[in-house]
Amino acid sequence: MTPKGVLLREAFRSKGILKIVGAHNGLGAKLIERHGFDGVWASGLEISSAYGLPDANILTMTENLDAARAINEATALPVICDCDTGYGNASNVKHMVKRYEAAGLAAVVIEDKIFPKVNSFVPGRQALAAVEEFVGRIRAAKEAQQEPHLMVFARVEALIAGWGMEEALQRAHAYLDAGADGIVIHSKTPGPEEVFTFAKRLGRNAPLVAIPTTYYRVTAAELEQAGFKMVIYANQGLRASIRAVETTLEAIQGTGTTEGIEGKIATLQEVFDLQGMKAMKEDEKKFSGGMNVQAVIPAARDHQFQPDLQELLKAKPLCMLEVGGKTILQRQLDALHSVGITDTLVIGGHLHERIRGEGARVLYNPHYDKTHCAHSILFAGEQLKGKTVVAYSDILFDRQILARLLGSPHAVTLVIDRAYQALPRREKALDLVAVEGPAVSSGSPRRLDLDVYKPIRHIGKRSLGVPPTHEFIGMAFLREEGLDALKRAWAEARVKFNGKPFYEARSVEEADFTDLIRYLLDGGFEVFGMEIDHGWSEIHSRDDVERAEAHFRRGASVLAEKASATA
Ligand code: SPV
Ligand code: MG
Repeated sequence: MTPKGVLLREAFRSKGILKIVGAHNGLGAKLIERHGFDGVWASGLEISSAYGLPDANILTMTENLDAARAINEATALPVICDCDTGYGNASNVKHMVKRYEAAGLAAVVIEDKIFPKVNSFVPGRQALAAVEEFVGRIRAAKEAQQEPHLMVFARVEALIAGWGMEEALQRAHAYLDAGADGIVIHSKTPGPEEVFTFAKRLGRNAPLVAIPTTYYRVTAAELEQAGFKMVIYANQGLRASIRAVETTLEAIQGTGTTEGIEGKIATLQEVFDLQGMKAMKEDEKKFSGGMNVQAVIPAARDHQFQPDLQELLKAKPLCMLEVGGKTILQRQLDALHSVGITDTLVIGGHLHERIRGEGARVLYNPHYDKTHCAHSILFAGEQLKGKTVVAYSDILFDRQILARLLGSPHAVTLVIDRAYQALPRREKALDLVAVEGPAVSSGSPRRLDLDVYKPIRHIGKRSLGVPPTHEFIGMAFLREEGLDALKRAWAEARVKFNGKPFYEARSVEEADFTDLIRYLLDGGFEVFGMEIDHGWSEIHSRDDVERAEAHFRRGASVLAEKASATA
């Protein structure tokens, strides 16, 4: 990486006047970079203000350096550091330069006042150091740096202290002769004439820098014309943020709500963007060591097979149906998030534009009306990789089921419920499963068979050829090898069964997930069932919706009871 001092030196050589802006933290630096400035000024005034302290050498060198380092690490721009007087005499300056250089900062600026200094705009003491003593500080600085890159600027405060133009010029010459890489000339007049005169009369080749805080009408172009190579907008960002925060606070105090200001303040998304959250997420995926799990939720069907829900589903897909004040999809996402699965992909078809859920990506399957669940899941193609949870979009489930499922060591694990036998007969055919071993009914006595995964022998909606033992709930967990096998099976089946029925489906395109699992089983691939007993519901009828509503109402009243009992 090119050292920042080299970048700054190159910028001085190759560009017109450099425009830099004051900051006190990484966030400020990022905003400055985003707006195309050439560098960041690690401002003493800003850093002191950020601590709520006077700009008067109250903060130590280390505290200023820490702030400068945070600024530097947040931006690719060179950072020019306000180092006040250098924190003492030549010995302090030597130590300071070593530390700032080691932190990778591009430049330091030291001013010819006596420690402790006070901000140049504060009336009263603005005591100047003797020229010879300050020359010593500059020589010490240049001697202390290990590499040639770091730029050391001398800041002339003679105009601020009221010592006049001749004094200012004489000092600037002395400091350049002592090895300073450039001069910052500070002035507190309302117009730029004073600094223009200084620039004209100095007549040296070194970079000249202005800080137009009081003579703010001057333009960068005019300063450039006058011979300046850098302009520092030292504190406008700080002053803007004070005003913005105050306006917001007043509004909150005055109205008792944040509603009125919501549209005027940065969104959380903007905050995350500035933080670099996106890159961090990508890193998490890249370095997860296979711990990452994604979820795919097929939600493309128009569910015409649910006549008594049709009215409710005219304007939205089933996954957007609200139960207990939340959509089914959001309930699924909440459960997924609660076990750490945040990479969620919903395959939409019918009314896909209505699908919304926290953090969920929606992928549109345009063939949704001619294809079924298997197609929708595999439609995600390359986007499906690594460990994957498949969850049908029409089920509600206890997150404990999901948490347990992720513990399965098998390549393909389906969640299977043994309680299905107690269900009333329904019009829709259930996805049934027969596992190896004797069937155990839901009402059986105690059995210690937690985390036992049972090999699935048969799966389908109609005749299994053997008595079914469980119902597949519409949730599966595929490890990498399971997902690969499923993808291979799908590619193979589409060729082999082209134009022909595929198990219980009229065609391979209309295959259900269960048909594809059957193909895997027939190919000798081992698929396991993780047994549960209740803890989930599909939402296929008004009765299902009402039952779910009652469940969430009950849950809420239990919580309320608990809260009042502990209150
Ligand atoms: C600073 O930003 O701390 C400066 C510039 O030194 S000024 O406050 O304008 O003096
Ligand atoms: Mg300062």
